[in-house]
Amino acid sequence: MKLTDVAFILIVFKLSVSWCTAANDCDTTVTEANDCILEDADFPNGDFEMGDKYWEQIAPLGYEISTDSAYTGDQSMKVDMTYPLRGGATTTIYFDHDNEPNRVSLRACSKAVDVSTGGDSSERYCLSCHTTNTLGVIEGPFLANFTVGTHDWEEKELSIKSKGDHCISKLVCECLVMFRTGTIYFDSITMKQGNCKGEV
Ligand SMILES: [Ca+2]
Repeated sequence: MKLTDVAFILIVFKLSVSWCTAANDCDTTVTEANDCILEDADFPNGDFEMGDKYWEQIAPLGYEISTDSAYTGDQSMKVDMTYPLRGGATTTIYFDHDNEPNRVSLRACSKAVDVSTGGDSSERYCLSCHTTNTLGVIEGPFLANFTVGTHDWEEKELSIKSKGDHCISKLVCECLVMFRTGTIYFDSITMKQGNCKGEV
């Protein structure tokens, strides 16, 4: 092997090491919440004041729009879990192509009446979402669990970040109850988003 060949290999190796280091630094930055500024984003009808517009039923028990109790405004989304099956509501957010985030924060408020407390890990009473990144890869589900039993309105936050340096093009949000019984209200679902790529 010629000396010039060795030099070329060393240069390529050096470039590879530099690239990996830069990528790792970028990933580390993305995981630092304080380095990422999230701004308020539109979440259509997250307060259910427009009834069920933009929302779909999660079969088989679904949901109803209720005026029994509300955290904001006059209405909320009520899930009456007569049977320990699956219920709630789902909506899908599509991000503008020129404004795709790689971090999203979702918040939701929920109130519970006699929600069963079984210990099966498949039971759910949560804000749930999964995302699709710009390569078409689905990530999640990401879950923020609410307290079971009986309680007044409580707020939970779901922090979502896309793996690597990819942005999020689509987010499916679910107010989900599964394999539990009781009465549950969801209200005031809000979203923030940010793009942390390149931040130091
Ligand atoms: Ca409301």
